Amino acid sequence: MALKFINKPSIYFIMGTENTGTRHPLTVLKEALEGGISHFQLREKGQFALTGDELKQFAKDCQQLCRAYGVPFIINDDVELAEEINADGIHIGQEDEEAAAVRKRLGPDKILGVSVHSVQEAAEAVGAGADYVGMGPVFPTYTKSDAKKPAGLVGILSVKSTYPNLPVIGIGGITPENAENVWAAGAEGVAVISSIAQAEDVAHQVKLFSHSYKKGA
Ligand code: 3NM
Repeated sequence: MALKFINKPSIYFIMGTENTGTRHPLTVLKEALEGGISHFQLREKGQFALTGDELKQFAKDCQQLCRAYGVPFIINDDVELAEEINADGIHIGQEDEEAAAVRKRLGPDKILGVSVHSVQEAAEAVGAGADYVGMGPVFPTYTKSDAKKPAGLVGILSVKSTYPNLPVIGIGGITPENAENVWAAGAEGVAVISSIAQAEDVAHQVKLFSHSYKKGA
C-alpha cells in the first residue's frame, strides 16, 4: 500500500466522537470508507472527548476499519498514541509539538501532516519533513471554535505557487458544492468533518466529493 502519498483527488475525512451527533462514530466511519474516502484522521476533541484506555480502544477500532479498506489511519496531535498503536501517520497544528521533532520521533516512513495558514508556515513544514500541509480554513467553519479567519482559496494558490510539488489539503467549510473551487486552486485533497460526518447518507456524500473533482482541475 502506497501509504505515504497524497494524490489528487484525496478525500480526507476527519472525525471524532463529538462530530457524529446521535450516530455511532464507527458506523459513520464504515459508511465513509464504503463511500471511498482516501484518508482518515482521528481527531478526538471537546468536552466529552475520550481519554486513556477508552481513547486507545476507539483508535484501534478505527484503525482496524481503515486497514480493512486499505485507507491510511492518521491521528491528530497525539504522537504518543500514534506510536503506541502504530498509526500510519500524525497530523499536527502550529500549537503542537514541533514538526521536526515529531518527524524525528516517527521516522521517515510515517505520514506527517502539518496545519498551516501562510506560505511562511508551509516553508517551515517543508523544512521539518512534512508530507503534506493542511491549509485552512478555506471557508467559514462552525466545527473548530478557535479557527482563524477564512483565507479563501488564496492560501492554497499562494502555497502551490511557491511549492508546486507539496501536497496541499484544503480544510474548513468544504462541501461537495464548493469543493470544485478547491480542486481548481490546485489542492491535492479536501479535508472534511461536518459535511461528511453529519450527512444523512454518508457514503453518498463521499461520492459527491469524488464527483466534484473533474479531471484536469
Ligand atoms: N482545522 P468542517 S478548520 C479541524 O483551519 C479544522 O486548520 C481547520 O471542519 C484549520 O469540515 C477545521 O466541519 C474544521 O468545516 C473543519
